[in-house]
Order: sequence, then structure tokens, then C-alpha cells
Amino acid sequence: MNRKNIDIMRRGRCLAQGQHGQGPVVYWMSRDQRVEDNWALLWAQQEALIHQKGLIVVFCMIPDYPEATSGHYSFMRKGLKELQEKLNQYNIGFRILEQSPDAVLPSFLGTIDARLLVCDFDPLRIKQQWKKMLIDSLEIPLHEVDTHNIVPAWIISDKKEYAAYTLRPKIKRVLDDYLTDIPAVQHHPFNWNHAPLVVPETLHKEGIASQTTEAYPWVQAGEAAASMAASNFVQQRLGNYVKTRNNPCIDGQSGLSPYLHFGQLSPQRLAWMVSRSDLPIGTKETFLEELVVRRELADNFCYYESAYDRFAGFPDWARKTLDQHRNDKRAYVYSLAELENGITHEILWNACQQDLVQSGKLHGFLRMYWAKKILEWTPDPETALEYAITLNDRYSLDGRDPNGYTGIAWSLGGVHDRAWRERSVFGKIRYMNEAGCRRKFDVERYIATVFNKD
Ligand code: FAD
Ligand code: FO1
Repeated sequence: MNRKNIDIMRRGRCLAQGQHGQGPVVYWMSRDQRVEDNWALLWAQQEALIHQKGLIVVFCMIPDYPEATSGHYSFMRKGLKELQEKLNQYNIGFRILEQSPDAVLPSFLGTIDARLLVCDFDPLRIKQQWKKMLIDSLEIPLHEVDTHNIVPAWIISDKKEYAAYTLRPKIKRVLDDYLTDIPAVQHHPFNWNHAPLVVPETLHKEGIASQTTEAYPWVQAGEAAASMAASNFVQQRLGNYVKTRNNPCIDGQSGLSPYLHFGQLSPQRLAWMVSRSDLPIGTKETFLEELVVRRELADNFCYYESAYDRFAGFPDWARKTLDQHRNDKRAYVYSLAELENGITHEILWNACQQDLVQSGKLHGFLRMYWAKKILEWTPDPETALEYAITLNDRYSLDGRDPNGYTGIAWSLGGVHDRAWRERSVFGKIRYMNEAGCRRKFDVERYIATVFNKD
């Protein structure tokens, strides 16, 4: 086995044994919607090459992904359309199946007598459930490849980590070994000699429709745009990241989270580009702390904590302190509709909400303040959690992601944080308010920018 094969092999695992079919290898793509820098596709291609089989990628498009809007689907579809064209150039088939994987994959795989099924890794409940059902119903082997984390989530830790300081040393120990360049996918020499693949109707319709109305003008969908945005960030803006990333009035963050969420950009490629750049080590480490440690900590939380989006998922100390302050009088209580419409008494919060709704993004620093106020202004922590997740998932282009559930659990429930000075409603959960924001950046300028966009 050569170095490339070994590198591919350590990114995945076998989820279910089975009887190999005679047909092509199938990669059921879900979280990692890209051709380049995709260990799951490389794994599937390696299997297909060894056994001289065709290779096909399948995406199961469900119409009702939780809290996803037409804008989110449009962004995703544009990326998939580009992906299909690219796969075609590599002689790799592509199919969109418009049902959930557990409902549609077994019969599809049976029809083509698939050799085996490869899937990408995702800690979220919906994906775990789909995989469980597939394990029960498939007769062919199912392999899973983590192409979202640099070190596969099940390798880096076998338990829920307490905080960044417990995961960081585990990552640091192996990062040099895993943070490699990623081999290129090859033109596939074996045909998938089945019915010709046509552009699925959904891609056609949405591709054309969404060209006229751009829901997110600040970010162009697709793998090529993602790669360009990553290069531009590393070459032109990463140098100022340490100084500017906490100021919402400055474009200091990378803005790459939508690409990472939809898998149009490989986190490993981005980390590799950053680590190889000539920038000062401190700058690189600050960015890699977010991209690698914090992001992989979020996957760790969602993977090992099945209640990642519920009060029960908060640590003991946080549940205890929130319970003790459950009956504290709230100075303001807002409904979901009032929050959604951004009509609270605090203009900064309303500006954040409007920013989120209008642009599909909210600056990382403001996300913490935004979520913590929801805890302060709702009747109980369970309601706060429900509202924060609903609004984040509904409006944020990068929502519906482990980073979102973990960021909200950090803000409302002390996950990966520690106890702070006790106060009303929050108990010992870290507090944030508008005055704190004023100390960090020009609040009036931010508010004016948001409301003048109308
Ligand atoms: P950059 O600062 O450029 O960071 C680069 C990448 O590092 C990010 O794209 C992300 O993948 C990772 N990263 C950065 N900060 C964090 C963090 N705190 N935790 C985990 N990974 C991080 N992130 C999402 O991707 N989707 C969400 O829905 C989401 N919701 C959040 C909600 C709340 C209440 C909080 C506090 C945080 C949330 N985050 C979420 C995490 C973080 O705020 C965003 O990842 C970041 O602001 C995205 O912008 P960027 O890509 O420009 O970040
Ligand atoms: N994944 C799928 O496999 N099929 C879908 O139809 C689908 C829709 C979708 C819509 C919005 C969105 O933000 C994500 C969506 N995803 C879908 C999942 C996504 O690929 C991610 O894997 C998870 O949301 C985060 O891990």
C-alpha cells in the first residue's frame, strides 16, 4: 500500500459489513458537497479502482430539511450543479434522489447492484438516524469517512470533551501527521454503464431561477467560488485577523462559514493553506484555534452528546444554576415573533436580528451577545434554547450546523465554558450586555450600517 492509500484509509471506518454487489461503488454525499479535497470521494474512488468498477455520487435532496429555507436550498443547489459538471469531467456519475436516504437508497443501490456504499461523517441527529436505518436495511457494506474534521471525530476522542483545553492537546499531538496536502481525484477509468445521467430537473429549475434573485449577494455559491474566497482571505486578510476579528464594523473574519457548512470548502485545505502561509505563527495559531480546535470541539459535542440542542445537554453545574434562577423575574419577556421581527427595547439587539434576517449572517462576536439576550428575555432556559436555535437555523446561511448548536449551548448553557459571578436569571452563566459591546466596537456605527441597508 502506498502513502496515498494509507492516508485515505485512516480517514474512514466500516459501519456495516455485507455482501459486495457486482456494480459500481456509490458515494452518498451529504455534508461534504465538493469534488476536490474530499476524502470520502477519494475513498470511494480507491475502492472502485481496486475492483475495476464505475463510481457514482448520489445526493439525497429532501424537501424539508429542518428550518432550511428556499435561500439555503438555492445556495446548495448551485453548488451541486457545479459539482455535477465537475464529476462528469472525471467520468464519475451523479444522481440526485429526491427522498430521504433511508427511504430511497436501498432500492437505488439494489437496482444498480452497487458494490458498496460510502458516506461522509456528520454528528447531527438526522444523519445518525439515517445511517442507523441504512445499517439495518442494507445488504452491502457501508463505509463512513470523516472529510470534515482534520482528524476523524472518533479517533481524536472517544468521549465528550469538557472544554477546548481538553481537546486541544489531543489535536496538537497528531495535527502535523494529519494536516497534510490532499491527493487529487483522478479521471475515473471505469464507466458506470447504466442509463445516461441527465441533469436533474431540480438543479435545472433552481439553477436558473436563483440566478435572478441573489439571496446572499455577499457570497457566491460553489466549490470554485469557495476556493477563490479562501485564497483571497489567506493572502489578503488573514494578516489582520488577530486585530480585527472581534470588531463587527470591520470585515475581519473570513466569511467562509457557509462554504464550510455546505462542504463546498474543505476545512483541511483551508488549514493547510493557512499553515503553509508566510504569516506570523501567532496569526496562524489564532485562526487555526477557531477553524480546527473550536470547530472540531463542536463536532465532538454533537457526536457524543445526543441532547446537544436541549437543556439536558448542558453540564451539571449549568443546569443547577439555571434551575436555581428559573423563577427570577425577567425585566422583559418577548415572544418568538417579537424576537424574529427585531422589536425589542434594545436597538443593538434589533440591529443584530435585522442583520441576520437581511444578510443571512451575524458577526461571531455579536452572535454571543444576541444569544445571551434571548436567555435574559424569555420565560425559561428551555424556551430560550428553542428560540435561539429556531432563529439561527432559519436565518443563518451557515445554520443547521454543529457549530451553531454548540455556540448556542455555550452562550445559554455554559457548554465548554466555566462558572462566572452569579447574577439574576443567568445564574453563573457568563453574562454579556450592550455596555460590553460598546467597550469592544463602535455600536452606533454598526447599528447605522444595518438600518441604512434598507
Ligand atoms: P472565522 O472567524 O473566519 O473562523 C473560521 C472558521 O472557524 C469558521 O467558519 C468556523 O468553521 C470556525 N469557527 C470560528 N469560530 C468558531 C466557534 N466559536 N465555534 C466553532 N467553530 C468556529 N458557526 C457556524 O458555522 N454556524 C452557525 O450556525 C453558528 N452559530 C453560532 C451561534 C452562536 C450563538 C455562537 C456564539 C457561535 C456560532 N457559530 C456558528 C460559531 C462562529 O460564530 C462562526 O463559525 C463564525 O462567526 C463564522 O464566521 P467566519 O467563517 O467568518 O469565522
Ligand atoms: N443534507 C442532505 O443530505 N440532503 C438535503 O436535502 C440537505 C438539505 C439542507 C438544507 C440546508 C442546510 O443547511 C443543510 C442541508 N443538508 C442536507 C445538510 C448539510 O449538508 C449538513 O450536513 C448539515 O446541516 C450540517 O452538518
